[in-house]
Amino acid sequence: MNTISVIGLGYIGLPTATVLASRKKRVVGVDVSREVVDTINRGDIHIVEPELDILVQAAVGSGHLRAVLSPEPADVFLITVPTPLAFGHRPDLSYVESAVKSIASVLTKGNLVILESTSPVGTTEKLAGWLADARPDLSFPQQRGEASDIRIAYCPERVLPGRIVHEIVANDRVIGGMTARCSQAAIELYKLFVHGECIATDVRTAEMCKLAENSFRDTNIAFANELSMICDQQGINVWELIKLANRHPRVNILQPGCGVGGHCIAIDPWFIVDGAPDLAKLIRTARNVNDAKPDWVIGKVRRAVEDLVSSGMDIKDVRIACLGLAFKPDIDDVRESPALEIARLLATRHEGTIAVIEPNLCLSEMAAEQWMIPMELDEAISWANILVLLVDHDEFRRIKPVLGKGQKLIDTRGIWTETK
Ligand code: SAJ
Repeated sequence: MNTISVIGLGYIGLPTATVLASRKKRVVGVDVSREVVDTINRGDIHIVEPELDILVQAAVGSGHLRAVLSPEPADVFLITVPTPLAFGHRPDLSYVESAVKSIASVLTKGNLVILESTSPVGTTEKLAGWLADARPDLSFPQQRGEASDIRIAYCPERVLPGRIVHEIVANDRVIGGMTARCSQAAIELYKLFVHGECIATDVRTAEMCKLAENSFRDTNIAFANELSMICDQQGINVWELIKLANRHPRVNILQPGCGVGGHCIAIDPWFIVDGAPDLAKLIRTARNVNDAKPDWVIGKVRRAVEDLVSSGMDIKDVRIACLGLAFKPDIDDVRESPALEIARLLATRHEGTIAVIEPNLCLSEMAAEQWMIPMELDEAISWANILVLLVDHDEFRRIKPVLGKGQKLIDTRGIWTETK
């Protein structure tokens, strides 16, 4: 296992390639984007993730990591490409398929192929089928079992954005080999850098394990979000309620918010729904509850605007400040961000001015979107008639603003709301 090829140099592929390079392996990263390849070969990074820049610089500088546009022969191929949602919440496996087809011509006897991308159950078997079709001269586990020329495994990534460099080493890994020998070979690879336990299982269990983890979280967040809407209607402070309920030794309710964002939790449960549409009732409902939360927040803002208008203000003079745009606290990632969606929709619907405050993004980047009027936190607090707190960033947590007469607060994270 001296040469390792990582296909797809995004949020998972680049950190994985880098950590393998730091273990003195020869790592060839492959990406279809010339810009990504050039950036990495300069020792820079194209994503934002704490500590990763220094590691990439060192890995490229030492000659252990290099990026290329198309696959070269290697001992191990790790596939870490996106698996987005297509129309109708269906999994889009086109990136996996083209990554698999791109390595087929350079595969040689003894190679290990690992899929890390979050995938619907059955994808690794499909992958094996695509490779077998492309390379009839080689044998694969589905035909020859333990005696196959190529070993194939599924091993999902489980790292938390913002903590990837730490978690990629520390977390346990679930390793689903197509045969016991495939699992063993994959474990050998992960043992090069994983300090957590590497646990072997079959491919379908490993695929479902990743989907189940994120669906578990989504379902639990949906419970908190549903509770927050019920409590709002019934005049109960949901944050206080959750604190009290969580004093029960077997209750641990998560935190409500303005919706569920990011590129994992808002997507992966649909893969389970797609595979078992008649059975996955709770998982589908949880997705719908979380997806509906931004609209509920917008409804609250609309009612606050109406209150101000009925007390004599001209609607064009109603100033709204949206605090936070990222999909979760203390990161600059706005992918699938409900906070960004809310701010954008308010900006198109509201006749007055909308300002945005996002301490983790630079103002010039924010101004790239025409509707955005960036503002500093202090200024926004005194400027706005309605403050909509969307993300519980540290900068917001650290203060407790005293609102002026007539100023309204919609606190979707419960950090500025008084509790008893
Ligand atoms: N959220 C809430 N309330 C909570 C917790 C989270 O509203 O109590 C929201 C966040 O604000 C955010 C969304 O959920 O919008 C997702 O954030 P997250 O921190 O729960 O998860 P991700 O998407 O950053 O990372 C998840 C992780 N999965 C689990 O915790 C089960 C991570 O370990 C996975 O590796 C990652 O998905 C992935 O790549 O699949």
